[in-house]
Order: sequence, then C-alpha cells, then structure tokens
Amino acid sequence: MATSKKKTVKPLVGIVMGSDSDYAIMSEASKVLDQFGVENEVLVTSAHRTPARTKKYVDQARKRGIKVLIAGAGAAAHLAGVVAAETILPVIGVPIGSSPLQGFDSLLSTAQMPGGVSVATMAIGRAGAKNAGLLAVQMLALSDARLTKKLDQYKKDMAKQVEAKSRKLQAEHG
Ligand code: RP5
Repeated sequence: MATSKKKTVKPLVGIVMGSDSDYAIMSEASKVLDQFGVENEVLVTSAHRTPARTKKYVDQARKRGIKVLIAGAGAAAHLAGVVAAETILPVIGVPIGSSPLQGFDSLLSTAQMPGGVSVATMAIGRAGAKNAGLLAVQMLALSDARLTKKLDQYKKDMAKQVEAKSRKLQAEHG
C-alpha cells in the first residue's frame, strides 16, 4: 500500500498526505528521516476522498512496526486528526498552505483537536514538515542510543553553522 524506499528494512515512520500535490512539502520530513538513517514510507491518502483507505493504513501501521505517524494536509485538513482517532501511535500533523487561506485553515483544522485525541501540530509548510521529521527522530531516540548521539551532533553542527554565518557577516560588514 505505502511506498518504502528500501523494501528489505521495516519502516519505523509512516508519512501520509492528503494529495500528491503535498509531496513537495512533505518530502522535507522524509529527507530528515533519511538523514538520520530512519526508515520511512510515504502514502497518499485523504481523510475526505479516501476515508476507508486511510483507516485501513492506520489500522495496519502498528502491526507492521510503525512507531510514529506524520500526516500532512491542506485546506480542511482533518487527516492528522482522523489518523490520531484510529491509533495509539503518536501522530505529528503538518498543516499545508495549499488553499486560498494559505494554511491558516489547515493549521486550525490540524491543531484544534478536542480533548482526548492528540495531534502534535507543527508550523505551516516546509519548516513544519522538516520539524515533523525531526520530532519523529526525537521520539524514536528515547529508546535508541544511536539516534540520541546523532541528535546531539545535529545540535552541535547547527550551532557551528550559525557561528560561521555570523563570522562571515561580520567579516563582510564589519
Ligand atoms: C487537501 O487538499 C490536500 O492535502 C491538499 O493539500 C489539498 C489540495 O489537494 P489537490 O486538489 O491538489 O489534490 O486535501
């Protein structure tokens, strides 16, 4: 049903999105997971257009070894909430700015869950998708020392990059 890049290894993270038009954004989540060596799979399935397909995927996810689900959608973005309704796996939602309201609608549809069903909602768009991948890594790192080490290094590298950018700016502008 879903597409995993390396079929031999079981995916730990499932990335679902409402439309293939969301992929340009949601691929950021996949990129981060790849960067940390976390096996992941992607699937197009919609809360509105294919509700039965969405339920089937979510029902099977835990049995297949998926530990975290990431759901990205635009407009009346109920996908993350619908996914969270059907599973006890942690669900990370990514609002996508694909509608005339530029994601404000998706942000509210994803974040404003009633008490009892949780969705960890990220920022709208590319940064949100990237952070969704990162949060999934952080969740998995709770029981994976190899990932913890990689996350420590990631933070150090990010700080070094900021310092290097500052030095460059200072050299150029005094
Ligand atoms: C949402 O509607 C999707 O998640 C997408 O962001 C948006 C537009 O979908 P398409 O019309 O491009 O398939 O359900």
